[in-house]
Amino acid sequence: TTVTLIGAPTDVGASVLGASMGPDALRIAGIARALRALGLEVRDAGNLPGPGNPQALAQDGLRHLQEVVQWNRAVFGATAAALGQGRLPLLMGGDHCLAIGSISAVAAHCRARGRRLKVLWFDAHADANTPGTSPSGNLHGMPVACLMGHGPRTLTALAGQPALAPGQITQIGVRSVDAVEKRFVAEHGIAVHDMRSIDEHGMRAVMQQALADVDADTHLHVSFDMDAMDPSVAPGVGTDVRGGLTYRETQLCMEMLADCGQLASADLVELNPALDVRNQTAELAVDLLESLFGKSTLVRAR
Ligand code: DIR
Ligand code: MN
Ligand code: MN
Ligand code: MN
Repeated sequence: TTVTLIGAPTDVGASVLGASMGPDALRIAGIARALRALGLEVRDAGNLPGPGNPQALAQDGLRHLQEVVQWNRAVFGATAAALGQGRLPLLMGGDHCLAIGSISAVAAHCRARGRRLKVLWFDAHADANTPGTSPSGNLHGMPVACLMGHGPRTLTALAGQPALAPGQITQIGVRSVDAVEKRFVAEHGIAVHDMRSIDEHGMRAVMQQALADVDADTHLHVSFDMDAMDPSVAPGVGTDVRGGLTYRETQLCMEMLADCGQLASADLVELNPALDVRNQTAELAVDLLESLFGKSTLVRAR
C-alpha cells in the first residue's frame, strides 16, 4: 500500500475552535514515521489551503456554508488525485465536515470503476442532521445526511449525485443523537451500533456484522471521529460525550479492519489539540492507525 497524508486544517464546521491544529499534532505524534515503520510508502502532501473561521452565526440553519464548501472542494480534489494515482488517501482533520468531500470523491472513484463502497463511521454522534433539524447549524453534525443527498446542493452534489445509499454505511460508537436527527436515522434505516449495542453484544460481534458485506471487490472507507472514544483516553476533542469506546475495543476494531484487507481510504477527524493533554489524543490516534494499517502483536495466521 502507498499512502498519501492530506492535511485538512478546518474547524469551520464546528463550534469549538482548534481542530484546525489537528494535522500538525498528528505529524508531531509521528504519523508518517509510524506508518513507514510498517513498510508502507508514505507521502505527506502537506496541508490544503482554505478559509479561516469567521465565527459567524447560522444562516438558514447553516454556519459557514461558503467556507465549508471551499474546504470540501479542496478535499474532494486532493482525495480524487490520490485515488487516481492508485494511492490510499488518509485525511488528517480538521472537523468532520471534511468527510463530505473525501467520501464524495471516493464514491465517484468507485462508481467509475464499478467497485462497491462501504463506509465505517466511528463517532459518538450520528452526524445525520440537516439544516432543518440541526440544533447548532454546525456542518460537522451533517456529513452523513449530506452524503445521502440531504443538505445544501453545493455539498450534496460535489460528486454529481448523492455519494451514499443508507445501506452503504455502518456507524459504531454512537451515544448522542439529537431529537429530530433520530428520525432521519430511523427513516433511512442506517445501521447504527450504538454504545448499548456494543455493551450487549461485544465489539467482536459488532465488527463481524459491520464487515459481513465487505468482499474482495469492496472499497472500504473508514471515517474515524476521535470523539467515538471515551474522553478519559481521548480528551482532545471538541464535543466529548462520556461512555465511549475503550482503548481495547478500538484496537480490536482496527485490527479486524486490518485483517479484512480492504481498507482503501480513511479520515481521522475532530482531533482538537487546544483541548488535548500533552498531545496524548494525537499519539493515541497514531497508535490506532498503526493497528489499522496492520501492526499486530504476534505473527498472525490469515
Ligand atoms: C450535534 C453535535 N449533534 C450537532 N455533533 C457533533 O451539532 O449536530 N458531531 N459534534 O461530531
Ligand atoms: Mn463526527
Ligand atoms: Mn462526533
Ligand atoms: Mn433520503
